Amino acid sequence: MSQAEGWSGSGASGVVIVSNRLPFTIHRSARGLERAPSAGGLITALEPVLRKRGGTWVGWPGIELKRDEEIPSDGEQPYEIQALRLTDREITHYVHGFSNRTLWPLMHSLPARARFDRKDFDVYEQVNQRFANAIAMCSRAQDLVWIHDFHLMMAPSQVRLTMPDARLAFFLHIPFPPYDIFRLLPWDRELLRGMLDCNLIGFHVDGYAQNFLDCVERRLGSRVDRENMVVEHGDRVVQVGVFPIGIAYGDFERRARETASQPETQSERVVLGVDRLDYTKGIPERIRAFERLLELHPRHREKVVLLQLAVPSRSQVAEYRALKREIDELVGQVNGRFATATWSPIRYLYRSLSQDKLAAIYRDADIALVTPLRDGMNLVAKEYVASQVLDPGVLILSRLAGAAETMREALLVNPYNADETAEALNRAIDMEEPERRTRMEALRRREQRDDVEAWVHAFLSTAEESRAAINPLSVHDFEAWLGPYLTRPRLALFLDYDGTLTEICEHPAKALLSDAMRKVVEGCAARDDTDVAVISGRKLDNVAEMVGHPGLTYAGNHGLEIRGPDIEDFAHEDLTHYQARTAELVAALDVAEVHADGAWTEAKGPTLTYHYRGVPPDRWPALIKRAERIITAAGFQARPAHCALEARPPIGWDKGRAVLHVLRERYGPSWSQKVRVIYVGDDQTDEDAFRFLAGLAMTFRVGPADTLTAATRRLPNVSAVQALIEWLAQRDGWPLPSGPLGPACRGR
Ligand code: ADQ
Repeated sequence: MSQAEGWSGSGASGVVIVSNRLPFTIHRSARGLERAPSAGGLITALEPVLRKRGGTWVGWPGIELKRDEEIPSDGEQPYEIQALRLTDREITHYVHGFSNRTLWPLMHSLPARARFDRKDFDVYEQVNQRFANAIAMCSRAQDLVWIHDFHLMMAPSQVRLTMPDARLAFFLHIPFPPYDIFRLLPWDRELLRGMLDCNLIGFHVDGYAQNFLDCVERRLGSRVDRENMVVEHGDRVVQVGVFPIGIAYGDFERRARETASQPETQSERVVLGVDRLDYTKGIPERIRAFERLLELHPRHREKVVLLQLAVPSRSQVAEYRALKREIDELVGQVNGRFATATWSPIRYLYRSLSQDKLAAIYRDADIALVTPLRDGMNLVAKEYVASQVLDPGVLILSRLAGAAETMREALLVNPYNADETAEALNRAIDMEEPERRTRMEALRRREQRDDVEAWVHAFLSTAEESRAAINPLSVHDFEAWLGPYLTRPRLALFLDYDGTLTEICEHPAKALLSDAMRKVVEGCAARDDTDVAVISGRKLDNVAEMVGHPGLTYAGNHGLEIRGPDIEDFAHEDLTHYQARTAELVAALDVAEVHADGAWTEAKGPTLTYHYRGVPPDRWPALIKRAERIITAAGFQARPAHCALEARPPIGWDKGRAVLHVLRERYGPSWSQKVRVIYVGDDQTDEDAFRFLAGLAMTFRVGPADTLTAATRRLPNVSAVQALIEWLAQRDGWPLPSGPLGPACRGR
């Protein structure tokens, strides 16, 4: 038995499927609440899988349920259901708002239709959190949690917070658009980070995976290995994979063999369209292409019909109602223009059909016209092929559907090009049986082999077996990132101290510079084209003493005091004033019992750090809240740091401004023409510098990827910093001062 087959509800490890919609939708009727199968490709693909393997499905039943309403049970369902109740407000903003009005059009590269609304996003985030809570409640540590689709892109990171070792996988059923489109979203980085907390992220086709990797690299600064499709996300490595979805081929084929013909398809040659009623499916464009066929090739009049089936979808969204009206009118116009006493060119059914009926209609259709403007995959094309058990028909398929990547034997068209589609129709109508059979047999063989079971197997095997690893950070990475940037005669290298040059220690006094790190920093400082500055929240004298190299520039207290070669000693004018007030703050914190159980205060002149690393974590929130209140009441700003709160004077001075001061003092007002700047730091106070230096420097954020960063790139840990500094020290063939090399370029 393969490992993937081991995923079952009854075994030791199971699968928890999570999607916005449950496989059934609840309707209110005179008889009370009733279940009906949900529409859409995701459900059609996954339901048979869970039915066969068992497990749990977490999702929303499709309506707002009253408090006392229970979901009707279905005795035959061989898997567990964890139903999430959504409120009216959540349905409005999370489902109809952010999912359907923002993400759906944007991900389908139709940005003009997308609406960006902060409130929608906030509720989306909250509902994703609710899904994460439900997942935590119903899954066991050994389960694979498989989250589906664009409704739940933030849920993985929220699950990861409560279940750090959970096995999380994500599959996106719709396209992932190019960087230029995705970055239009004001919360693009939040969604990317949400997905990256998975172990495995799957897409239908390679192009979507590459777009995702592009966005991750360019928007989050994460290191990406395209060859092995892995992403370094802080201290974790995430596998990205391509898994083109299939259908329950055998089921469709059997239904097509067993079901009698439907009246809809009995006389003329039938061109079939089957879709959820959605603007991405290109239904109006298809009707126009069919009209064009009748214009260009009048011989087909009275001999061919377009049978368009549309399953109602998202009818709460105004745009979908408008689309329905547009289609109704278009059908009326074309029929009005060409109909005769005995023939109407378009037959249009707006309703859901049973799978049996659908299979028979597919089987009897001469041509399937599947022309979405953009589609993640498109199951209709595959269902049509599986149902061709009699005289083989012809599949006309949009090049812009994911399915076109593999279904090469179809006649491929651009759905926006009515003439091209009309000519493809003309060719399909006239196509001889041998050509139809050759094309259809090739299509059928592939879909039979790559059916939905094979898809699930491939995905779960990868999720089970993948031990994603990324090549260690190497000189090639640094060359690629910095080679094109280092084009000025000088380099100014700014380095934070704690967490950047040394590991974070329980007590600041223990954070000593390693010999290897000292060596590479000295190597940089020894170059006549490189100036090194160390910029820290520590007191100036203290950081200078910890580094112990007289030739460097030092900035202490987040840049309030600066000393270094070729610049005048600097102390911010408010320093003395706040020095006195810090003493009062220390006293206030002392009184307030925020020092219990190992928390302590480090007074640093005009600033102060409240350290709570030694306190049991369950007490942190209360202590932080109390300390924040006292710090703010004393007229300081409270800023989070690593297991600490920084109290800083509210004087509009931070590490970013300090860097600019050093650059101006040392190299003059036109410094940017003489010098390139690199800044490396690991915490929130360094974010000030990253933001301030955006566009003016290459910036690196060190450490886990648990927060957003304004830095250009991320480095996973202190040894990666060492590797970077070593590369800088040795660039263009310079030697390190003397002695053996440090453990540089080993990466993680
Ligand atoms: P959808 O956008 O829902 O799926 P699609 O793949 O075409 O699109 O699936 C539609 C499903 O609805 C098919 O299974 C079809 O049989 C069914 N259907 C359509 N009209 C019907 C009708 N009148 N009566 C009954 N059933 C009907 C999303 C992505 C796709 C991706 C799938 C799966 O948008 O690109 O292929 O998920 O990953």
